[in-house]
Amino acid sequence: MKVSYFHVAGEVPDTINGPDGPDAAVVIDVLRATTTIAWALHNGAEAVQTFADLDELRAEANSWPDEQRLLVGERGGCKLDGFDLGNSPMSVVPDTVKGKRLFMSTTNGTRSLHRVREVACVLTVALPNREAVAQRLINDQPEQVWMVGSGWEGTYSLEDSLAAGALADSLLAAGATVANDEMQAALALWSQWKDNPEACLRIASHGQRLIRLGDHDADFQRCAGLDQLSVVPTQAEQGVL
Ligand code: 3SL
Repeated sequence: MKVSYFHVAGEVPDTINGPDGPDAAVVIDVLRATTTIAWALHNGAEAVQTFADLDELRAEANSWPDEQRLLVGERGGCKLDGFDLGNSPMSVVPDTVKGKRLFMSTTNGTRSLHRVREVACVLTVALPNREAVAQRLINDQPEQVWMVGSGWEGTYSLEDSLAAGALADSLLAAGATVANDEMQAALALWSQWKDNPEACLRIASHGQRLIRLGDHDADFQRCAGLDQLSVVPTQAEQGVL
C-alpha cells in the first residue's frame, strides 16, 4: 500500500479518476466535518449525505420524510439559518440523530468529498476513528491510498495534516510506504504533537478562528480524542459523499 497526502481538494491531481489514480480516497476535516460525521454515525444516524451545493442539498432533503431527516449546515464556522444543526460533533447526540439521515454541507470538508466522489472506495477519517479506518485499509489493502485534507478555502490546515500523519503512522506500522513529500511532512507533524493533539488543534488557524467565534472547548476535546470510535464512514455503506 502506497500512501499520499494532498492538503486540499485543489491540489488533488487530475489523474485521480484515471488508471494512475487511487484505489481508496480518505477525506479529512478534523475541525470539524469528519469528526461530526464519525460521531453522528456512532450515535445512530442512518446515513450522512454530504453536499458542496446548498440548493442540491435542499432538493435532495425535500424528497425525504420530514421526521427522518436533519439538515446540517455550516459556513464560516457558524450554523446556517434554517438548518437543524451546525457542524459541531457535540450536537449529533443519540437523541437527536438516531435513525435520521443527515443532509450536510460545510465550508470545506464537503468540497473535498465532492472532489474524490468518483474513486472506487471513499472513506472519511478524523482522530476519534483513526485506528478503525487504518484497520479497514490494512484489511482491504488498496494499492494506492490518497488522503485529502480540507484546509480553509483552498489553503493548508495544520489539523488535517496532523490526522493524515496519525493515519499514516498506523498504516506504515503495517507495511505501507510513503508516496509523496506532503505525507512525509504530515508524519513529522504527528510525531511532534501525538502526545497532545488538542494543543495542535488549538494553535491551528482554524482552531484560532473557532476560539474567536466563542467557547468551543468541548469541540476541541471531542475532535482531539484519539481512537475512541469503531465507526468507518464510507461512501458505499453510509452514503457519505
Ligand atoms: O470547513 C469545514 O468544512 C468545517 O468543518 C468548518 S467548521 O469547523 O465547522 O467551522
